[in-house]
Amino acid sequence: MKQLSILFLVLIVNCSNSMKMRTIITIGVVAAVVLAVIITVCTATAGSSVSPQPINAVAAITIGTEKSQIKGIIRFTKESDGTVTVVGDIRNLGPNTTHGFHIHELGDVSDETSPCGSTAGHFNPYGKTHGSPTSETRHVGDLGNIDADKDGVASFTIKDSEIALDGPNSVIGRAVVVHADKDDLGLGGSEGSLKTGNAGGRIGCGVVGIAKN
Ligand SMILES: [Cu+2]
Ligand SMILES: [Zn+2]
Repeated sequence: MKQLSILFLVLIVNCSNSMKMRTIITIGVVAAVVLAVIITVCTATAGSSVSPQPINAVAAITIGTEKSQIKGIIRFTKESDGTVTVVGDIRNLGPNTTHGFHIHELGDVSDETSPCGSTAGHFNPYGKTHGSPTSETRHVGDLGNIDADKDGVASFTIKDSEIALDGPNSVIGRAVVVHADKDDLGLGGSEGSLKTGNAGGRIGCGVVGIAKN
């Protein structure tokens, strides 16, 4: 046994002088460092689950004008394919009417005389012109039109690939705005059409907030 140990030691000393052994040691050290980095990153990522990205958001349309008393709830759900599904029910609209429906830039409804007026223009982070939800050229906030039935209720489901619940296209903290008139989707042939879709006044709005996941 003693002889074996001596032979082993002699082997290690001899080998450590060789290039091959040095290479093996270097690879071992690099592998250990890489493993340590991976463990650190994984631990940090697991810790960040305390504040996950939102997958659900909600806006309550509670702010109207003196004339309009529109109310409603709009729910936003982030889908696994990256799109967002928008499901809404809005009541107290005119019977069989169509209304422009957008995300506006600000969730600021602080203007006492015109709360929806302080939400600024359509959410447009890329400086594009107004369009339809299916146009390549559109504001991120362009969600088209919603239709009310004979009872003045608009029930709708919109699947959109531009708006998001996180990142630069996130609508959280911005406003949903319902307009008095139909959005011409940028096809009206005028300057206003390419800016707002000539959808008229803002008859209702609400701020999009994070909902229970
Ligand atoms: Cu609008
Ligand atoms: Zn627009």
